[in-house]
Amino acid sequence: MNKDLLELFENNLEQFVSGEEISQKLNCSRTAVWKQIQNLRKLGYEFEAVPRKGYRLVYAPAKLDPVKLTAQLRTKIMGSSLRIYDEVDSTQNLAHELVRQGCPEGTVILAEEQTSGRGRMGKAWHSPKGKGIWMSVILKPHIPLKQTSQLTLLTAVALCRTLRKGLGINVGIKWPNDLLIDGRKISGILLESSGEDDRLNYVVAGIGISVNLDAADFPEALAEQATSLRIVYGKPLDRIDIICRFLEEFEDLYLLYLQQGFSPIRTLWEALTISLNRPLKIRTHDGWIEGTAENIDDAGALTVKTADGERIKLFSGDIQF
Ligand code: BT5
Repeated sequence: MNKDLLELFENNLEQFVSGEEISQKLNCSRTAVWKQIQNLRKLGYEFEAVPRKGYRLVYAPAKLDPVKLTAQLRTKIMGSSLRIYDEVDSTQNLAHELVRQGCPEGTVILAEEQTSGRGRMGKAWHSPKGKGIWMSVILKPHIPLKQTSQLTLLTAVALCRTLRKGLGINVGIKWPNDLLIDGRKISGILLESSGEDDRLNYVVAGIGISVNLDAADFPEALAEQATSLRIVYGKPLDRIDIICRFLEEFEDLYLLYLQQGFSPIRTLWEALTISLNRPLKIRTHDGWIEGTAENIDDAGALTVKTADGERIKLFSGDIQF
C-alpha cells in the first residue's frame, strides 16, 4: 500500500488529496490511510495535513542513487568504486570484507540503514533508515602504523569544513572524533586499521552523519546529547549533495597530507576544534585526567597540561567539558 499511496501523491504533486479520495482509490479505511501516512512520515516523507482538504506531499526523501551520486561526484580516488546497500549490519564490516576481496583505495560503502552501526569501544551508532549518511571509505596510505590517528583528525577536518562551507553551520570538532553543534553531537568518526610490524596495510574510515533525523528519530538516551542537520538547519537536506562535497574535501586534504605531511592538517584542525584552551576532563584507558588541552603535536597526539603542570600526550580518550 505504501507504494500505491506514494504513486497517488506523485500523480497529484503540489495538490491536496482528501482522506476520503485516498481511502476510495486504495480501497481501505480512513484510519488505514492515516496509519500509512504516519509510516511514511517515519521514513522521512513530509505531509501537510489540513482539515477538510486532506494531505499534500511536501517532501519525498531521495534514496541514495548510485547513478545520481556518480554523476555529481568530482573526485579521482574517493568513490572511484561505490557500493550502496539498503540494509547492512555495519558498513565497516563490509569495508573490511571488500579489502580482503581486493577493493581499491577510495572504495566507498554506503547504507540506507545499519542494524549494528558501531562507535568506539563497542558503543552503538544509531543509524535509522534513509535518515543519515552511514559511510565507510577504504584508504591505503603508505604511512607508518603509528600515524593512523592523524587520519581521524584529517577526516574530522574534512567533514567540519564541508558542513561549514556548504551549510554555513557553526560545527566544531571535539577531540578526537566528534562533530558538535551547540554542544550536541551531529557526527562521529571511527577509524579501524590493520597493519603489521610498523606498516599500515589499510584503514577504514567510518563516518556517521545525522542528516535528516527528527527529534523523534533519536532514542531517549540520545535526546539531550545528539542532534541532526535537519533539526539545526530547519529543513531536510540532500544527502547526495553532502556526500559528494565531503568526498571532494576529503580527497583534497588526503592528497595534501600525502604530499606535505600532517602539518597543514594540524593547523586546520586547531582552527576548527572546540577542545583547546579550556578546562576539561578526559577519560582514558588508565582513568580520568583533568587539565587543559594545549595543542596537537606533530604525531597527532593531544597535549594536555594537568593541574600540577605535567604535560601528557594522548591519542584517544573521551572528553568532558
Ligand atoms: C563515534 O563513536 O562517534 C563513531 C561513529 C561512527 C559511525 C559510522 S556510521 C558508518 C560506519 N559504520 C559503523 O558501524 N560505524 C561507522 P563514539 O565516539 O564511540 O560515539 C558513540 C556515541 O555517539 C554513542 O554512545 C552515542 O552517545 C552517540 N551517538 C550514537 N548514534 C548517534 C547519532 N546517530 N547521532 C549522534 N550521536 C550518536
